[in-house]
Amino acid sequence: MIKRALTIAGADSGGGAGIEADIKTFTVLKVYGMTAITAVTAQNTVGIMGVMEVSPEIVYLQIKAVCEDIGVDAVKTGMLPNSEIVLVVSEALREFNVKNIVVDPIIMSSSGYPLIKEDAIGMLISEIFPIALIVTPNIPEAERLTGMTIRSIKDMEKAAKEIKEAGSRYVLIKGGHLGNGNVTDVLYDGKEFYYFKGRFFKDKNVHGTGCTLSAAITAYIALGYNIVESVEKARKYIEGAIEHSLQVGKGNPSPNHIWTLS
Ligand code: PXL
Repeated sequence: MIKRALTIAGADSGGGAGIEADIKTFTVLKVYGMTAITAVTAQNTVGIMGVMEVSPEIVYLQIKAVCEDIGVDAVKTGMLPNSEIVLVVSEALREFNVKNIVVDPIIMSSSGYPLIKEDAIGMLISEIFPIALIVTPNIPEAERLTGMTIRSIKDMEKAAKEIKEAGSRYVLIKGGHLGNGNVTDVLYDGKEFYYFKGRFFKDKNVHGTGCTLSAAITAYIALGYNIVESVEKARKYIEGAIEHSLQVGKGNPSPNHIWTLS
């Protein structure tokens, strides 16, 4: 039977990030995609014009609806805009015994727009991280989560150790923001570090890469790959999506989610 992946995230009308990135990624990677939408953003490649947060009840009911009927092999969380939504997502994932939880701790859009309320960040750490299989912060997110300044691989290791304390099985810190010619992402399982090296495209400020990577990790986990394989394969997928990125609007390029098809 086809594997099933759920994304609990915000919608990006521009199609580069959020729910749209997730569904495209799930589809291209041959996984059946489902959504629980937490917020609707009016957005294009230039920036965000407005955000409507979905009611916590409807967020809860979307998760309940798909879990009770269809079932979920892996799930990712993206934009969780406020503490009420963080709480119901945590409750629903526990109530429906959802496994293979990938947490992308979205804090700000690449254009600098806050996507989670300040008072919900602590709750994300205390309620969602403990049930996560893997948490996938980029450098600014890891800095916000730990209060550290991250300038090197050693700093990334230190931050990964601290974030791991919140209780997730794995932490993946994405090194793109340190990028100078190549990127190193650091995965930590509580004992060992794994280093993933890739190309850095320095002139391409592609929007939605974090969402796309975490969606791809979720898809590969749903397909039955282990974490190290899933991260490795997802990084190959996002690297191609950045290399072949699309200048669809007047602002930042969007990932080419369907690059594998051409
Ligand atoms: O890339 C982070 C992100 C996640 N989710 C939504 C977004 C963005 C960035 O703009 O709009 C809905």
